[in-house]
Amino acid sequence: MPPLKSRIDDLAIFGGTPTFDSELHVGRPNMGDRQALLRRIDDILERKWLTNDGPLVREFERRICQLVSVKHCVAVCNATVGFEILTKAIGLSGEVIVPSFTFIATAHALRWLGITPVFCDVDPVTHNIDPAQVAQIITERTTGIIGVHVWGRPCDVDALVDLARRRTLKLLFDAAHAFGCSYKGRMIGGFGNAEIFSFHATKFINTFEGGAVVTNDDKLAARLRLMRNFGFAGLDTVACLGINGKMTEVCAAMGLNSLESLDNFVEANHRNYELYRQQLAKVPGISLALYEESEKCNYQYVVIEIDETAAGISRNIFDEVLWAEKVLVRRYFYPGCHRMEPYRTDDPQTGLRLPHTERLAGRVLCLPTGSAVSSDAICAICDVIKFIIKHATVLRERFLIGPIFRHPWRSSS
Ligand code: T4K
Repeated sequence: MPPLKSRIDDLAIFGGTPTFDSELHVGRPNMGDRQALLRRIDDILERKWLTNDGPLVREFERRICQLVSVKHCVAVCNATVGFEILTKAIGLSGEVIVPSFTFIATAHALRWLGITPVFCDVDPVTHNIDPAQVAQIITERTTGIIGVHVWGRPCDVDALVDLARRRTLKLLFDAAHAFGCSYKGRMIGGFGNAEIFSFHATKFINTFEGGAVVTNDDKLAARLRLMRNFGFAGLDTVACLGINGKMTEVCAAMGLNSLESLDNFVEANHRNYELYRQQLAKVPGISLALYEESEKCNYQYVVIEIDETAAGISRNIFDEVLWAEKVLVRRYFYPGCHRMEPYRTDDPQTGLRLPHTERLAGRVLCLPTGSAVSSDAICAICDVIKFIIKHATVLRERFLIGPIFRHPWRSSS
């Protein structure tokens, strides 16, 4: 680890030595027991059953059902395709209300199917969809609501369930971040008509690429299974429109491996979160998104908000300086779905009714965590953050002169 920075020119962005020799990522995959994975893959090759509802996929689905206390789990090739299948299976059409403060997949899955995502604002504290605004933007074309449990912190499920029931709307949850988390003591997975997990490589439980639709609705689950496999109900019988959304055996092998290390991964994430919390507690202008200790939580995202006035420096300068130090923080979910295409062109004014989303998108930064990030690394990251705040005024002035550093991955600001 290089010595603490003492002068502004020690920052890598001004030519100093980066804090880290190699890059630190948000979403570095957790690996689990490599030998156990290789044994499983060897078994797959021996069995010569590589995909199409294989034994490991079934075992993975059973384990998910047990872990989140839900009746049905339909494993899919990724959460986005899972969403598309679910959207068809449950019969959404017209308009569906979604938060704009989410990964673009939530909106794209709808739009891909010709459904209009109607963006809703979020609660500024929980970062989750605001049920009060949902109620205001329901029209006669609305068929459903999708809540996103952002960072694994549960939506206001009770309010959304109540609203959906009163207005006879379908209620789905994008639980891409929320596997292993609970709401009022009940595991996320069993709420609304169905929920979706993502097991993408960057999630704390991963299947390389993958996801799962979970539901307690028997009929819906049967339809999802058909639709995941082209609608095949038998060798020569196609019962409905379908697509290829199947999870492969190798992906399920990785998933089972991941699940065997679940407690270790959560423990590492929790430890990292606590260390960040302690290190950043008294830093002006920086607040950490907190998790409810009484709930189960996977702690897979460490999220800070930067208050530019109190910190004396913008989130974007923070971002640039940290990248130069090889800390590849992420501005999830900047700039908000409503400012991305095709939604921006559809309605350039949407932001006017999303003040919390707009503000949040300009303040949030996700920090590296997971089993690949050591305590020493976290302390070094926090030292850089403190250094930035301490030298905020000079740094801001230096940035006024012009852009200084651009990581090759970054194509736009
Ligand atoms: N809904 C929500 C709320 C979501 O957050 C997501 C996905 C979805 C739905 C859709 O789920 P899937 O259809 O993907 O199952 C990443 C992930 O690709 C995406 O899955 C995730 N959310 C989102 C929050 O983050 P990117 O474009 O930022 O990923 P990328 O490739 O930049 O990776 C992030 C960091 O992880 C990088 O610094 C590199 C590192 N990394 C990545 C991969 C893939 C590795 O070290 N190894 C790897 O194998 O979206």
